[in-house]
Amino acid sequence: NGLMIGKRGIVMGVANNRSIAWGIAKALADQGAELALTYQGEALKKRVEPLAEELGAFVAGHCDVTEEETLDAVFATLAEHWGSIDFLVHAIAFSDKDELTGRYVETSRDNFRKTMDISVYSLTALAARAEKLMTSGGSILTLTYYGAEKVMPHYNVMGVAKAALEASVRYLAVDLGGKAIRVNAISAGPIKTLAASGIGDFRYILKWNEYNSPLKRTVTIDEVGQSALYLLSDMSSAVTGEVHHVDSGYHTVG
Ligand code: 0WD
Repeated sequence: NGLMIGKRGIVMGVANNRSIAWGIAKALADQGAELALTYQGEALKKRVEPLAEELGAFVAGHCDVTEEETLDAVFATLAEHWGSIDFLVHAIAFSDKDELTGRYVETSRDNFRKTMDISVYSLTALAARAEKLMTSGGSILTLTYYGAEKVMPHYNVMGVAKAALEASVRYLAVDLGGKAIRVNAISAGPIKTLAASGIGDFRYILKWNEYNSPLKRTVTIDEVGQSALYLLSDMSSAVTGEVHHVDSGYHTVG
């Protein structure tokens, strides 16, 4: 215990207690990290506030990654509150659920843009701001999925977005490496969350992973949290630009 003592950082993407970001926040707090959480809109504020309190985290305010001014406001709050940060967790994605079913070829231009903006560009927008506050180096982590590497049923435009996200991780790792800021991704196996419930036939995907992964089971948000701890702590001080699979080994057989 105490791997994260003296480290401060922000976790973005907690929607409720099933969110992957919540699993990561819990693991970080358990190891002594000081945390800031954000919420997207008033509806989620009511859910995030009590969760933040549970971890002794402070709420850095509303952040919608499509609104630049809310990003600036959150980072101004962090600068004022702490002066510097050591880590950032990006667990944010969105696509119109009507296009997370059926054929990728039918993706609309509007939803393609929106999916890429919220699920891909946001990491870059956040990394640029985090760089200024990571004055003693740092670690940035995002969440991706195997649909970036192989075609997964119904994942469609989100798979294309995750491929771009994984490429962003590599470019950001190079840009920020000189400042001892590391950038990595966890490719998580399927987990039943709010975002996942928008994906067509998600129960089938869970079962498929359970039957076919080497460990013959799915993964939990707490297990993603434990792996995140490694990537966000000094345990992984020489690891950057990496996509680390936390998927019961599914990627070795799928
Ligand atoms: O099986 C899964 N659940 C997997 C999820 C497997 C592998 C990867 N992931 C990824 C997701 O693609 C996402 O990047 O993990 C990340 C976290 O997703 P989650 O924990 O599965 O889902 P959820 O609890 O719904 O959190 C995602 C949150 C949003 O929730 P809702 O469901 O309300 O859209 O992302 C946030 C929001 O809180 N979010 C935004 N935050 C700021 N600005 C925005 C936005 N515009 N849009 C969504």
